Amino acid sequence: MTNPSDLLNLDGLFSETEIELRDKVRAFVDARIRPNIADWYEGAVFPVEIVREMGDLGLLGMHLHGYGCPGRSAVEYGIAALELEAGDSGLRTFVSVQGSLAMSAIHKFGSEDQKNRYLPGMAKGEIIGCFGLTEPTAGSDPASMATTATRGDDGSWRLNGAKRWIGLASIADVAVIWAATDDGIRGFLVPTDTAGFTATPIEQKLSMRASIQCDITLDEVVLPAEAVLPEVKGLKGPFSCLNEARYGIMWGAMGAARDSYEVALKYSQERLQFDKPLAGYQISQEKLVNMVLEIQKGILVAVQTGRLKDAGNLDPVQISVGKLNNCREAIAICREARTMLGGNGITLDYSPLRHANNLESVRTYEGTDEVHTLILGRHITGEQAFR
Ligand code: TGC
Repeated sequence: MTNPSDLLNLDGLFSETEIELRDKVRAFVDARIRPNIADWYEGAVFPVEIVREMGDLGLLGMHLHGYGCPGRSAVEYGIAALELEAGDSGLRTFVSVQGSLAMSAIHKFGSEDQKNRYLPGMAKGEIIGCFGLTEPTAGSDPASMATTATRGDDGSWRLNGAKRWIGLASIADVAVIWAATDDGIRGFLVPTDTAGFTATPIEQKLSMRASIQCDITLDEVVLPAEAVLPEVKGLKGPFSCLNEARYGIMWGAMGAARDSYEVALKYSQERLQFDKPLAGYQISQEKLVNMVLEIQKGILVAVQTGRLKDAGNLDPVQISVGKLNNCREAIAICREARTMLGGNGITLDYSPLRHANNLESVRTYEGTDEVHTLILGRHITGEQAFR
């Protein structure tokens, strides 16, 4: 019988190796995330002990090659992101920040020394990284960043400024910090025990509770000359890393959506109202059908984007198609799924509202819906409307 969660048999688009990886990550999510996520979410706990386990599974920097990284394909990375986010966006976010942002920055723009020093340990989960681009007054417009790095006569660097919404910063060993220099924006590797570096978790979040986001202050942080990432100058540095994270998000969002749909489907088949299952009512069926159509379309978008990426033919504008569409549809699906659970849907016994709340962050970070709309608007009209 055709799988009710995969009407078009999209699994048929995946190789045996890809399906094997999917099953492995799905089993990990079932064993380690699902039984604990309600407590982690309610208690605002990021389970640090899971980091090494993710390293052992080959989930960290998984699409990077060499330097102890797993060297999997972009599609495989996407499949893993989807399965992880079916568990919780916070756990997928960890993998994105570590692999797509911090490790990618070092892998793309670091010196051989920097790559050898950090990447093998980061792939194993022994070293945690974070990525500091956003600032209290520079979110969608990182070009307006106020953090500076000035060079001394001896070649050392002095960093001053603040970063905000930085995932993992308070537990990270190394921070990739982007700062304005006389020579344009540059990236720096800052060991987090450097004097003047402080990371403070942001509390009372209504979203992404099983995850850590921080304020960072950089107060006269002095770094040696070799702390700079030598291979890039300008915003294309951080933007190239954002491409990697945005790509993973388009897959991940569909994981949260699929999980919500499956919960709503099961609940509607079991819950009796007016003497028959909710699933037997026309409005319920319409909701479920609309959800599954958008999930199937969203996964198709992700697979096509992944195949383009693996072939080396991906234009960043194509990532905006998936990031915008899949986040927008996923949050609508999770909210609709919640409506099918009635009052029970507002507790942590069921995942859809937790997923929807998480997706408020996911649709905001790595380029808001509005930013991706304007990236696509600029592409199709030739007119930029940011400013
Ligand atoms: P624009 O003039 O368009 O471009 C400046 C330079 O960057 C290059 N570029 C890209 N390169 C690679 N990939 C991309 N996607 C690129 N987009 C732009 C561009 O070619 C140019 O290079 P060059 O050599 O000519 O200088 O820049 P703009 O300032 O006009 O861009 C406007 C806009 C809105 C598209 C851009 O600012 C943008 O994408 N804003 C959103 C920023 C964002 O996504 N921020 C989220 C950061 S996440 C974070 O800091 C926390 S990490 C998450 C966590 O820790 O949990």
